[in-house]
Amino acid sequence: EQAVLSVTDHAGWVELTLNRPDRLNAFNEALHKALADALEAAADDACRAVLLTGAGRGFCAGQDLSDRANAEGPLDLGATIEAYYNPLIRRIRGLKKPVVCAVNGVAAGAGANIAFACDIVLAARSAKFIQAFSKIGLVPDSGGTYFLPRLIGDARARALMLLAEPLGAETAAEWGLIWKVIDDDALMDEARALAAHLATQPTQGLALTKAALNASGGNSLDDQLDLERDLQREAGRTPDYREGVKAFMEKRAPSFTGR
Ligand code: T3D
Repeated sequence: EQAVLSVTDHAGWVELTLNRPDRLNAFNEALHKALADALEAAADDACRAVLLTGAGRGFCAGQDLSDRANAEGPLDLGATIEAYYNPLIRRIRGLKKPVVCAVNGVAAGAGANIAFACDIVLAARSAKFIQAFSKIGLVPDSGGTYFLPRLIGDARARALMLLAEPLGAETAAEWGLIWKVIDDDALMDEARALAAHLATQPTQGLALTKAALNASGGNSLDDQLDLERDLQREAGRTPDYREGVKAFMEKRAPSFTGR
């Protein structure tokens, strides 16, 4: 049987492909567990970047609704959020290395918000993002109500979530919801080149940068200035910082080790 998640090791980085293409890579428990395991494994220092993408024509259609349709009696959806979606978002944000997302096709429901939790999001020109939740009577989850207002403002976030209208990749990029739109047939080459590049960069410095940005949403300017001071202190003690400065002074390319 095909694995629900394909894990491909590259030199210093890992590519994770959601692999339930006939359901547009919707999440069932097996996929949640496989992705959680793969992200745990990616915490190893040998891995310096992660690329997340989907197999087939979709990126991810969120929760697999066929798992929900046959349920007898009321479901406790809070339990799945607690057990799977929230830990997934915390894992992506907390991973001490960049997570690149290549949105190869439609990203709906939790599938869209998982993409927005990643550090750098590239999308195929044909991709669409849909806050599909309201169509079935649910609330946006996986951090959507946190990320979207911050990325695109309340008015756009609110309408997208209340109307569940699809948003094309180009508009998503114009609005600042994602980093870049790439032609469909070039997406994976670009995304892999980006992940491979990030895997050669000062990983600890990038992790500390990620920590600063993660905290910025809830901090006052004073708190954020203090945090920057603390994180800079840590960055300044890394061998990669020494190497970066040395290479600059010697007018040569740096050779970072991720330490
Ligand atoms: O339950 C909890 O634990 C709470 C957590 C909730 C998190 C959530 O993500 S809730 C939101 C769930 N997702 C959705 O509501 C999206 C449902 N899907 C769609 O609206 C559409 O499929 C898309 C807009 C994403 C794509 O449309 P289209 O026309 O390109 O494709 P399609 O024909 O609808 O889908 C292709 C196949 O994938 C189809 O199967 P078939 O007919 O070929 O056998 C379709 O049923 C299947 N599929 C798509 N999304 C899901 C799915 N099957 C199960 N679950 C899905 N989410």
